[in-house]
Amino acid sequence: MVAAVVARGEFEVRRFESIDSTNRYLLDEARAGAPEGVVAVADHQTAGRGRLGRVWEAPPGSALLCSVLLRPALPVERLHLAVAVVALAARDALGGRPTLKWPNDLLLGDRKLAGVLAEADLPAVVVGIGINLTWAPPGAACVGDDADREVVLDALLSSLASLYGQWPVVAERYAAECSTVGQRVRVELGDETFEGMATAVTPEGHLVVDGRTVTAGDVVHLRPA
Ligand code: BT5
Repeated sequence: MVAAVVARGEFEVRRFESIDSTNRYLLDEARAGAPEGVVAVADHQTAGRGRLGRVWEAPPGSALLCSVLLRPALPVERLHLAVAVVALAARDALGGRPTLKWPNDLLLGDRKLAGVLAEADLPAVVVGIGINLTWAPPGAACVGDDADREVVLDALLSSLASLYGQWPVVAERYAAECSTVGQRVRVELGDETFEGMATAVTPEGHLVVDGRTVTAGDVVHLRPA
């Protein structure tokens, strides 16, 4: 059940005390014809999800857990820009403190602060983000005890509204601000793992490692040998 609906600029924010997954909810809404700009925010998720069937954990009230329904009119090969625009908006909302790790993380130092998950049922794309505010699992980071979820949400939506649809700007900013570029990385694909130097992010938002373009996969930043 939706707890409250508030219009915030171009977004309609639907709030939940508890839900299985804000991404799941918006994908269902998208299939039922909901328009672009619906946002779901939850205090708690009982089945918060990451990529590839992984679990996203956050105790009630400890995180910003939200998803936004987009209909971005991007060709499939540029869909990563939908992840990039939300990651950039989150970075802006946090005063530029976190760095962007390809493909979908925000880091503080070398610890994960937030993760972005895009799920498409084209032409709809639901992009969710979990930002650790006052709690983080072992080895991860959180913003800190004074983090105010409403302030972060407002700032995120306002940055998103100004960047959304400006795809060349999004691509350029993401490439310039992605901290994976310039690092030695291990790339983990479904059936193959390799190491190399990440040298660029393409205008589609893909990572170039030793001249090879990686469109999806997990990346580990390696320390200099
Ligand atoms: C992600 O997946 O990082 C995407 C996470 C997206 C979560 C949001 S919350 C709102 C919306 N609704 C949802 O159901 N999901 C989205 P991935 O790159 O696959 O990373 C998942 C991995 O991160 C897990 O396997 C854990 O190792 C780790 N992890 C889980 N919870 C974490 C947390 N709170 N902080 C840092 N790492 C976490």
